[in-house]
Order: sequence, then structure tokens, then C-alpha cells
Amino acid sequence: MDRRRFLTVSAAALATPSLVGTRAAARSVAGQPLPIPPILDASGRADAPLEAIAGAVDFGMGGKAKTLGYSQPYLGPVLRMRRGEIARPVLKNRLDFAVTAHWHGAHVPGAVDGGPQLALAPGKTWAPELEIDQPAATLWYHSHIHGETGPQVYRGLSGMLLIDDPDASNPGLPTTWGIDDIPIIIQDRLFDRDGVLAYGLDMPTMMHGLHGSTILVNGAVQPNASVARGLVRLRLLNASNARVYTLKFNDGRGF
Ligand SMILES: [Cu+2]
Repeated sequence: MDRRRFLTVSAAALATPSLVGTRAAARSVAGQPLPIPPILDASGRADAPLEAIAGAVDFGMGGKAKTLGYSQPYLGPVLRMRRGEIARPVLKNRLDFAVTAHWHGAHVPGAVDGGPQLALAPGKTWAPELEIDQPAATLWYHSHIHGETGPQVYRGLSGMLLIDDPDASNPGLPTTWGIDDIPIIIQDRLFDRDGVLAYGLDMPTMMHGLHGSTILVNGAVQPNASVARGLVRLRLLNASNARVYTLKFNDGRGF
């Protein structure tokens, strides 16, 4: 997106965020290229498992943050499933605490939906079969452990989930991943002075959810993407714990 037509992510704050990170730090790392998560095709047998792992990521906020991710240090690959097929994602837990992968928005039975009752113990592997029969959608997956969902997702255990519908008419929508078909995973985070992801639950946060003061897109602080002239598809995912956003172009054009 060029300067005249960039997408502005602004926060419609329902609660006042507690400002722990410094704005100067956020400004100094803003503008790096937008990371594009790889696609993991889970139609049929997935080529690779999702591996829940720990990471250490320098977000440019003053030091390395302890993170979690699926097969990468923070967030996970974009899972792709197709309507009319059985998706077979595989989750391996390489952490020393229980996690899940919950297919948020997928119309699948609870027995395979990665909810809290399906907590996957350390070292274990889970290979559900998901019968995909719903319209094309941009969804997400995330860990869903009772009492731990908030902090686990906050530290990185989530990713985008795309459902394609081969029968749906595609009115010339762009399809080149990362070029004109671009995932936009929006999250707000708090960083302390050492660049560490801060997750503190004071009373207002307990009531309204955690709101961060720094916006990450695909795991990078306020990144930039340049795209060619023409139609561009943005796949928008609010993967924040509690924040609500208003998205608009800076020249006021419509989506
Ligand atoms: Cu969910």
C-alpha cells in the first residue's frame, strides 16, 4: 500500500489501555516489511504437523520476549482447508504444559474442536479428522485451555484458518499469496521496558480484557506492505484478546 492509501488500524477503546510500552520504542521499529505467514494445507493429510513450541522473539521493543507458537516462534502457519474434504491437521505438543488447537468458527463437532476438554498433554500428538462443509471463510485457530486461553493466545498460540469453497463463484479475487492476497492478523500487545510481552491482570483488565498499547500485524510492530496497483485482497483477522478495531483507509475510500 502506498502512502496515499494505507490501511489505518485504529483502536476503538472500550477500556483505557494501561500504557506500559514506550511510544518512542514503537516508532523506532515501525515500518519493517509485513511478515507473511506460510500456508499449511490441511486438506487431506497435512504436509506437516503444527508443533506447539516456545520461542524468544525480538519485537524491537527493547529485548527478547518469551513467546509461544505453532511451528514457529510466534503465531503459526495459515491453515487451509477445503469444503467437501476431510481436513487432517496434526498437533504435536512440544511444550511442558497442556495446549490445544481450537478451530474457531469451523462447523465441526465438539469431539474434534480442540476445546478445553481436549487438553493435549506435553509430548502428545493429536490428529483429528475435520469434515469441512461450510461456506468459504477467514477464521482462526488458537489454544483453548481452561483458565489459560488468554495468556497462551497472548503469547502467540494462534493462527489464521482459511476455508476455501471450490464451488463458490470467485469473482476475480486475487489469489497470489502475500502479493495480492494478503493476511492481516491484528493484535495489541503490552511490552515492558525490557521488550517482554507483559500480561498482567489487574481488576479493570479482569473486567474488560487485556488491552495493549502496541499494534502488531502478523507479529510485527506496525509493518508496511507495498503492493502493485490493482485489486488486492486483505484477509482481516482480529486476533487480539479483547480490543475492538475500526479499520479504514486514510483517504476515506470504501472497502
Ligand atoms: Cu476462539
